[in-house]
Amino acid sequence: MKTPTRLLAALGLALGLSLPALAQTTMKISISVAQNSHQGVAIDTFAREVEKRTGGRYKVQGFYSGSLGGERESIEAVQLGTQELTFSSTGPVPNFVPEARILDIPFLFRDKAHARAVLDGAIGQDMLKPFESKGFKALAWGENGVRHMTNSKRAVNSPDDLKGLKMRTMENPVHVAAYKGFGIITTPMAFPEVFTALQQGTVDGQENPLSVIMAAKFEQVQKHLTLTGHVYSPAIFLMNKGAFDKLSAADKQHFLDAAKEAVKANRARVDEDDAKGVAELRAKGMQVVENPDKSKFQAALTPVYAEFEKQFGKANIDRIRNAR
Ligand code: EAX
Repeated sequence: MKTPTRLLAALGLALGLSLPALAQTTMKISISVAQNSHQGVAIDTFAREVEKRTGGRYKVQGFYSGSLGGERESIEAVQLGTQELTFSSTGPVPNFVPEARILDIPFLFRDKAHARAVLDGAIGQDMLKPFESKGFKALAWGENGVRHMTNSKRAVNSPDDLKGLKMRTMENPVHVAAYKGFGIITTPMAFPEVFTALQQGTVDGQENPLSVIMAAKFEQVQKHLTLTGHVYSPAIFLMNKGAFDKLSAADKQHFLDAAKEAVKANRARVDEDDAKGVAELRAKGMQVVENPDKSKFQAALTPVYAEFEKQFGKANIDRIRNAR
């Protein structure tokens, strides 16, 4: 009876091994930009790490280029639970979690290193908490990048050149207020509509990090780029709170660790894009103003800044500005 025993044992082993496969859960995650981008790298790394760390019990399926909707719609879907996860810029986030607005203030951060230190430090980690009462588990801050201006009309050398330009903005109240301060005619719009709007001339310009400009091929519909670096654009890994709460304690940690790994890959790609972006976009025909006088752009926002200080509290803004 040796053989049947062995067979049974083998069968049992086979069944045992297939059990986790049966218990596999697939979750959805989305981005509004193309897969070949700093955001694609983020969610693909996240998916790989989740699968690896949970021994394949959890799979994360990526949806790219706004195929599940723009960022606002995706965040809404995560809040409702019709989709488990999204990786989004903070563009539409203030409409869900107003506490996050302060991060979208122009010229708040000196550079990416400053922003990353704040987001990874006590201030940033505290700011993940208010998401919980709104139906989200915010797994980690990621990065969209430092935003620059593009348009089809003229070279922008100083803030005066922005006056009267019709520009698409994110659906973000802080950005809209600030860009009005530049004299821009602001047109908030979801990202998946931007390429066509630029192509058809519904708007003259838009502003985004080099990573996004390249991933979206905006050089095909925009002649001028100015490295205004007017605002740092954070991104965030959001998960439906119910879906997160259902995970075991160990799996919760796996998801958090996966997000951390993903953010590393995401930031590395942003750095890579920033390093090669200007040369690449020039080669594709864009005219680039590389070193505009940033202090002039900053000065143009003085009245708006007074308004922000009232709204957010000067001490709160300074706490971020002066963080080392
Ligand atoms: O998250 O809407 C935007 O301009 C964002 O920067 C873009 O979708 C990437």
